[in-house]
Amino acid sequence: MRQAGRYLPEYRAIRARHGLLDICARPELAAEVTLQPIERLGVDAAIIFADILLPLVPMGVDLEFAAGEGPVIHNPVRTAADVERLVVRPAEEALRQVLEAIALVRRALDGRGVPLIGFAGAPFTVASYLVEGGSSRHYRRTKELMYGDPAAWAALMEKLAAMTAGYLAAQVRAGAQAVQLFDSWAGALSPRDYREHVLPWVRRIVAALAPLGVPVILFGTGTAGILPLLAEAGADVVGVDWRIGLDDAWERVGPEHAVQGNLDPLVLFAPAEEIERQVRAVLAEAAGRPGHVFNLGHGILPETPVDSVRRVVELVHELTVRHT
Ligand code: 1CP
Repeated sequence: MRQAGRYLPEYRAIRARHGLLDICARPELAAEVTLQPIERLGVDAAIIFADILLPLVPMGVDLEFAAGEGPVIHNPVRTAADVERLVVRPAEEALRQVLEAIALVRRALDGRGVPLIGFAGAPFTVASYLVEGGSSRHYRRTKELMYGDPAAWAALMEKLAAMTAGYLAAQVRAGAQAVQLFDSWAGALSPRDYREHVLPWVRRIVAALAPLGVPVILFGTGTAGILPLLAEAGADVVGVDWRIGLDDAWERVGPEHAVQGNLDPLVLFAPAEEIERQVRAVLAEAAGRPGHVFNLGHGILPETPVDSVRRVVELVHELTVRHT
């Protein structure tokens, strides 16, 4: 959940000298940044350093991470002809540096018993950046395309799903021991639209990964109303944010799935006693069931006190039994 990032001084030191895409293009730097939170925090898994928008670059998208602004896409996709121009390419060649970084991280982590998680963006969330040209509040253009030209929308989902399935499979072959699909903004959709315009392609990605035998995590925010549909996608683990109780979420997802979550990352700004109370509350909602993956409900903010993050990791370790 953006485990590496600007809240860590050692990340800021590297980021001061290199752009985000530059770090992703240099396997030894990406590996170093991936390992930073492992050293600092003692978390139970690493997540490879990359970005969900990275696979768009080899597809022909002009992507930039503007300083302090987040992602900017200079040639957004708005029409069927724009969709036509996107190229699906084999990840082994198009995203070789990420795969090399995965291999480097595995070499560093093997023997320490810390597994590595690979990831990609899910088609709806990636499409939202691609169509809007960057971050969005209402997804107006994205929904305009989805409703106004369903065939172009389906063709877009098709290409993103093909690229994503190939990329995640390549990450597993390179050494990722689990993969997470980030559908961060899926909560912006009605259950009807999610089922019709998004779910078929998420299912297809998950199904393509099944033969590889690694756990697949499907994560979104604001998904309370569509959790049963996320469960239908077939992932082993469903990641939830803090806008729903973990116990309610688990009920909606069903007992055959593991659940990941769901501390509000803003709790990390609270005094120590409040942090402890909230961590205990999440664990109480999980009620000791196997298949709870403790996590934040979303990404860590840049201003977050590192000691608070470390304290949460320690607390979870003190208060739980690991199921291996
Ligand atoms: O967690 C990690 O350490 C791995 C690295 C990682 C991950 C998993 C990065 C590096 N990005 C991501 C995923 C990602 N990127 C998501 C899905 C997770 C989520 O919902 O938070 C999304 C939506 C993005 C898109 C993106 N990239 C944003 C969000 C903009 C928005 O609309 O809110 C931003 C700010 C970025 C840039 C970025 N990518 C990663 C980092 C550490 C950063 C910010 C800091 C920097 O510029 O150095």
